[in-house]
Amino acid sequence: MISLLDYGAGNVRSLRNAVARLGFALTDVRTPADILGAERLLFPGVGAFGAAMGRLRELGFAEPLREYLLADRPFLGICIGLQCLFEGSAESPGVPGLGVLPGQVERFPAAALSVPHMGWNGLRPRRESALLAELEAERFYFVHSYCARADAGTADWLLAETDYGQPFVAAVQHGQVIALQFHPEKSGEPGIELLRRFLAGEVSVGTPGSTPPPTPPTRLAKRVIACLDVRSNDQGDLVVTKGDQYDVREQGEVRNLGKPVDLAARYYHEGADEITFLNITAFRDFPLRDQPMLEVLRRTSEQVFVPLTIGGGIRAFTDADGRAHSALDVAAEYFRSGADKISIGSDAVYTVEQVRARGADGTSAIEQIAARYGNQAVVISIDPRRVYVDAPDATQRTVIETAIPGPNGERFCWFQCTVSGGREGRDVDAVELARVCEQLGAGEILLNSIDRDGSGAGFDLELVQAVRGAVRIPVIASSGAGSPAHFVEVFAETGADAALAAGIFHRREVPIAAVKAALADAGVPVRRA
Ligand code: 1PR
Repeated sequence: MISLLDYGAGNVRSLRNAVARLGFALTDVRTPADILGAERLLFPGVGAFGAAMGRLRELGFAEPLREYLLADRPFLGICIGLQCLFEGSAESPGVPGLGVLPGQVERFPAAALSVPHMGWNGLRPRRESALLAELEAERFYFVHSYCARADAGTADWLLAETDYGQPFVAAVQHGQVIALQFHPEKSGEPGIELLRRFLAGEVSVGTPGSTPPPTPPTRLAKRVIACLDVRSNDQGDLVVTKGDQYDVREQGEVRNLGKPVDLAARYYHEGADEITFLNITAFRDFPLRDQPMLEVLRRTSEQVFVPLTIGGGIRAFTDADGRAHSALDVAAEYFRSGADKISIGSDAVYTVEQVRARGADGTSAIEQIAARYGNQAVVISIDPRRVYVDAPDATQRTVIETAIPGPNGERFCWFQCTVSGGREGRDVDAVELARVCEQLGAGEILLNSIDRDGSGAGFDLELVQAVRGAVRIPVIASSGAGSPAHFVEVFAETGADAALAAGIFHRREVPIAAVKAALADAGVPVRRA
């Protein structure tokens, strides 16, 4: 019997699903006594350090947990579940951790690297262990802005390090107590295998000092993301569709490229590093009415063990009965259904307009969701379109000099943000939008291009460069992929952290494996498909 310590802070559905897939029964910790009574304890920390420790103390779990750990009972901590073992964290100054390990968790330094450290990175094992044996060549999914550093205090515990700028602690083990900075439940089949070993008690470990041969520094992989634009067709079926410059109809009918759950499962098996669902007509419907979409997420998370993002309709709204729902309510429902991140489109544009007029006041969806679920859970989906101008000072918006002249030979343009699926342009540019949303707490930018969408002409490199240069959070380049070479190009020419495509994958024109092979050949680090 496996006990799960879920204090209600985010998506632990994937972990539950992974344990179920492995054939183990799971029970929830409800009282402090349940901790000491556990045979094997899973602690998936989600959210901020302070919130996690605060919740553990409120529930009376902190002391029994410490006792359980000091008694060397079987334990697997994940992400914040590792960080809580330390004495404290720069994320929440003054909040004591469990103090099983000495020292403080620190923030990744301000440097050239994107923060959060988000995506697939390798491990450098520091001891022989049954847990990591023969998984050395694999990458695992990390998402965090804070990390612990190996020092004399962790010497007896250190199991593996990972490099991001400098090395940080990726895994610790002391007897039967194990903690991982990465998410095995989001790390595909190698992650599931690692989880199986813990659940089956296959955790023997070498003595500290039994260091395996040195390995080169690990590298964060560039991510390849499959995107599924989902909506109901005219017959009322939920389908994956695909537009050309956001027009998803062909001869009057909504294009139907398949069923959402089936396609997501296919992309998981083909090696997609993440899956994104965009509910593209949610701007006009009440999103919580859209039960089929929630069902899609639930069913997908039973079989897809890489990160899932869902976008569309994340905003406050009043339903037909006059009842008000906050954006946080909508997001919470998506997280409960299996989403790891939510993506905000139209509402982010309105928020930036309001911040410009009145300043930030903590009430926006971005601020509220980031405060509750962490920055990494909030993606901003930008739907920009090029607007050409004759001169850089023709508008107050951020203008670039472009190598792709406009219809009248214009050499300058700006990237106008749109709302409602590209139907309405607003007086906000993509660079300002990204910058302000980052300040409000967004953790990632999904950068579409209406001009390139469905064109197969390659990503809009100038757009990606402009936005990439304006923020430190990860940027996903989207729209226009037509061949593996376009992925190589976008990573070579811009600092994009990930690249997303839809049409070429749906129409089976280019397999994900071919994209990864081209990237690997070009020396771009990728997770193997
Ligand atoms: O405004 O918060 O309700 O969110 C709506 C979401 O739906 C936004 O993320 C917006 O991008 C998306 N959306 C709305 N209408 C459309 C449409 O196509 N008519 N799809 C739409 C956006 C763009 C990409 C696409 C890439 C790659 N689709 O996600 O997948 O362009 O395509 P390609 O590789 O085939 O070129 P809100």
